[in-house]
Amino acid sequence: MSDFVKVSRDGDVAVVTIDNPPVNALSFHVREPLMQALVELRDDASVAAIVIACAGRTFVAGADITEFGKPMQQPELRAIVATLETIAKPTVAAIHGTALGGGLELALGCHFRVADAGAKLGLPEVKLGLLPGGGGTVRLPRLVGAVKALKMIVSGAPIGATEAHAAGLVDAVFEGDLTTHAVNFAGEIARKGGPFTPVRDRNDGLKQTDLAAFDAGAADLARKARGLEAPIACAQSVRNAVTLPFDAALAAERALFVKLVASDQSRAQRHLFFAEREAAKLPGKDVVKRRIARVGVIGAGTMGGGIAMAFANGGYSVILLETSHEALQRGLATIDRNYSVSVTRGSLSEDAKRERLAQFKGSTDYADLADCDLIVEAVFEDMAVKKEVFGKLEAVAKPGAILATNTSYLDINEIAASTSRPQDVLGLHFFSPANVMKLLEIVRAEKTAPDALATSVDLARRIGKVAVVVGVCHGFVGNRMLAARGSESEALLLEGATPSQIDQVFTDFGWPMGPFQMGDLAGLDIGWRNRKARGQKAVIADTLCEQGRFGQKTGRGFYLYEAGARTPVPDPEVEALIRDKAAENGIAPRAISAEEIVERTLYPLINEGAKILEEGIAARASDIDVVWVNGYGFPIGKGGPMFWVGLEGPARIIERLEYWHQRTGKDVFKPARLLKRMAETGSWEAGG
Ligand code: T1G
Repeated sequence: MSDFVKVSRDGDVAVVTIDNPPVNALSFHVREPLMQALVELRDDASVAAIVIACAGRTFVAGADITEFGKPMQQPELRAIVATLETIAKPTVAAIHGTALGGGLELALGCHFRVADAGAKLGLPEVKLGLLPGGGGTVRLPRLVGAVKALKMIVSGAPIGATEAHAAGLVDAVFEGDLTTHAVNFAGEIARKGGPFTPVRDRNDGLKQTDLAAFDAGAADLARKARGLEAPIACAQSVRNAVTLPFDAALAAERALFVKLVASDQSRAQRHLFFAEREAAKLPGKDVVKRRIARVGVIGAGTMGGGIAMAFANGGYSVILLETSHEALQRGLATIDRNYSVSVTRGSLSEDAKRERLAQFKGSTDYADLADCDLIVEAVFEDMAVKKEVFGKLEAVAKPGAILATNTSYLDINEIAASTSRPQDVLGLHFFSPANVMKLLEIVRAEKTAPDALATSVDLARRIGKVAVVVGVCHGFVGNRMLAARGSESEALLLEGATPSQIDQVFTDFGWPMGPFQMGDLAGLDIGWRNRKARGQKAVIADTLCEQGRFGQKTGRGFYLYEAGARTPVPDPEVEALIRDKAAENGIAPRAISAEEIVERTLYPLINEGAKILEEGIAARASDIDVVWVNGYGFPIGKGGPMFWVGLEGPARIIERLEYWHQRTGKDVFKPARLLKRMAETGSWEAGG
């Protein structure tokens, strides 16, 4: 056979084993020998049943994503599945690890599926801007019903073996040696005799479909799609499975797949898939990571509490330190409340909550941190306070402990230099709420040791974060670019735009919310304090803060918020204030187009990204995309700011930046060298 597909016999049961590390993707070099093996075994009378299994840590995790966008080599997956369905003898997929995308579709081509108790099964194509293209939208509903299939396919979230068994997706769940169980299962079925019904001919799951309920569910999902094409296509294709004959539904699925695979949105989301994995790769050779078992968090406020929860959720025991007993109790009570909310929502069981809380130990004594392998400081954002904390840490932290700061802006080299062990110091910049937001900016200071960095990147994955390593500068990657994006917001308001007009441009672009709504959510006082610390001014935002308008937390900011509500209501008072400030500054209001708003907010954002690349603060343009998509809600369908340059057109961006630079003289508009080179070469990478 081939190195990637091996056939063995166990009596009259043939076992086809796919072996294509690391995740048994269905690359061409797997598909070809697989097809050959299935045809031979189909026609081999000595074979009573066929088991398809995989070597390594997982069943097939999908089609080979690297092959998309290139001419597809035959045989394709759907041809292999169609061949599988011509096999009269029983075929059994033995699923361990993950059966995802094309992997689950291959298994759906079999008469039966058996799974290891720890297995996960799903069709995550929507996360790549696609829909299942190997018959998944047509076969899955036939087993689990249209409504469950819709939920699985539009969310892309995998389900566990037990749930899959209950739903009729797998026929048996085993512990222990799965292949042996599968061979026995197949042998028994063969001995019982057929006929064996391929999934394509099984309509049991479809019979009771309530189309009205289905359409209501699909409409709700469509509302949440925020301009993404794939979720809509997924829902349409599952509906076809209910309303159309099998082959017609399959052909319709194909047509949707071909359209999506060529779309900018899917290209963007595939870019992000690989970008997240690249971001976790550190240059240079692998280093031995430090052992992390016990974590200390200093500060039990909003950030400290969230960070502590992130580590407890990752299975680490956490010491939460505060300056006073009252502050500590307040912090622990907030953590308890947050877990209760998850229990109420059903995303956490009472038992799990108890287990998580048992991992916390509160303290007001620095000495209790002496045994910690990692200590994260999350105290007030002030350099003197940070240095004082690191001074105390020095006295208690054990050799080899990593000392991390959660600062969002401050100079970590300066904090490190205030200690005698700068090699152990780095930034772990979490995003609020830290127990929810996926992004973790890991800030490498000048003297940070490679093993401290590698340990932190590994740790991020263990607590379910997407890590990006960045260098030290004011605001690192995310906040520095955020400042550039916001640099013109006030000017746009003074010149005639309104907060809701600007926010609408952002939500139309695909953001969950615009800058003014985001400011009100985060609290306008944070930016105010930061500007005051830096001697900077923002005419309108400062005035709002002086009036106690800090946003949602005070019920009014750039918008008004009914008591306890989060819906922003435009406030005539704010618009009048803006008009007054404009008049005071001799600015006559004018009509401002959505295009101009994009040019004066997103183009400076990109330009700053290019400068960050030039300075080596970020190692790759794709790292910047990972930061913005996972930390700032940049629309995934646009791939991140640096990828979006390719969609928007670098030449146009430069031409408009130069226009605004000319008009305003502001540096944020002066096109960066690397952006110009990107326009010439079409790539951010050195050498184009
Ligand atoms: N194709 C190509 N490479 C893949 C791959 C895939 N499907 N999945 C993973 N890799 C690479 C990945 O880039 C990394 O490479 C290495 O494998 C380890 O991955 C027709 C249209 C399975 C849960 O969306 O979700 O089927 O960085 O670091 O954390 O309908 O990988 O080492 O060079 O992520 O243990 C649908 C994608 C495809 C699942 C394992 N399938 N994979 O996670 O390892 S579309 C998916 C994952 C499709 C059909 C359609 C995860 C994983 P490198 P890793 P992990």
